[in-house]
Amino acid sequence: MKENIVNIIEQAKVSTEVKKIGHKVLKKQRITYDEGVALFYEGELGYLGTLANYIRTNKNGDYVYFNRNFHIEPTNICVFDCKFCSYSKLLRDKTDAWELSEEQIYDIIKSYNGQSVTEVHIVGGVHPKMGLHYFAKLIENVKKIRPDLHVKAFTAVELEYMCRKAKVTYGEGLKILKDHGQDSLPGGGAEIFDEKIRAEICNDKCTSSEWLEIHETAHKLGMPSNATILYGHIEDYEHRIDHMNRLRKLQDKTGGFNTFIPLKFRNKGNQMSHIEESTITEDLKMYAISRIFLDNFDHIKAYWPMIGRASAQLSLSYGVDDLDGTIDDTTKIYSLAGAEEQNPSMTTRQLIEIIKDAGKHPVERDTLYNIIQDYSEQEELV
Ligand code: V47
Ligand code: SF4
Repeated sequence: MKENIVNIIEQAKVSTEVKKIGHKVLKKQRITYDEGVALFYEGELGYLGTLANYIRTNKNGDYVYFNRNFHIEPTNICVFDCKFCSYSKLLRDKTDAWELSEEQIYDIIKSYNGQSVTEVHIVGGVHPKMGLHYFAKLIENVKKIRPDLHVKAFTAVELEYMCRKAKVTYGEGLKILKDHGQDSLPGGGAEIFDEKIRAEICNDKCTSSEWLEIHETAHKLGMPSNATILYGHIEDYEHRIDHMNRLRKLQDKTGGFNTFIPLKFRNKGNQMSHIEESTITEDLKMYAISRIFLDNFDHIKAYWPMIGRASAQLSLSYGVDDLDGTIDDTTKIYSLAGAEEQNPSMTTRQLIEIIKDAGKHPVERDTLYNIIQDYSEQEELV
């Protein structure tokens, strides 16, 4: 395989600088900020895909991971005003706002009794009346109903607000949530770390350094997390690499990130609707360069409800090794923003089929990437 790639690099119609980066990748050397930026400006898609696929195969073979999960969104009421958000409502906004009661949330958990889901993903708007102690109790009760479920909950944005309101440090707040059963953090709220761009698209929520500090604190407490980027709006390529560079530095320090999830900006029903969405080539480039740049991240995830199952399947040849989960039609965040999948739900059988169709090996994982079942040889699907 390596010899083939050396030939591809040598014969590719790309600049000497991009060829040099290709050779660095083959030698497993880390690429610099400038080289990352050069890949965006000068890298040809097929070439980037080859490099990204080489790295993903070294790290994960042909495996494509997925899990059985569902989402709970306790509310879409939010004190913040992110310009890209199609989901949030102000407290005074009675139409289209929702607020699940505790009982409704427990009923959702109970509706999965007897089903082999392994993870619940709990995130929502930042509600002024749902605080740290409310959520700690909620998680404790969720765990009483389903002790086996991994609780991945609350973005750094929600956590910053909860800790500020409860007048506790991030360490104290996270310790309380951990003691009540929270296992890990999702990657949302990162958006773009560049302070100028961040101020333009989400001026009033947690800052970049607060986001990074909360994840660092969680990692130190033994709570792993994910990381995201919101791309394809007003940012430049330099901002994307700067964002990944900050994540790479933190990962060097803590090793606490499980996966990186590039989130494509969707333009329906928000204050940035005038901005055109990125093309599929741009999306695949983003996945490939993430895979090449983030050498200390084990996994790159394509969140299929956002980009649609066809693009997600294609991304598997551009460095992606994880397709998230079955989701089960339980998230509204993207359908409201114009995502491909209006009612996102895939059965395990469908997920396995699209992975096999792409020539890869489907593997069910838990949140921490322990293998639950390898479906690569299995004819009989669940
Ligand atoms: O932070 C909001 C994004 C994120 C739009 O950790 C939008 O496993 C595109 O982070 N267009 C929250 N994106 C969701 C999230 C996530 C999703 C799935 C899995 C995991 C994980 C994390 O959604 C927000 C924001 O970046 N978002 N509006 C939009 N119009
Ligand atoms: Fe609130 Fe999150 Fe929407 Fe921002 S993205 S307005 S924090 S729900």
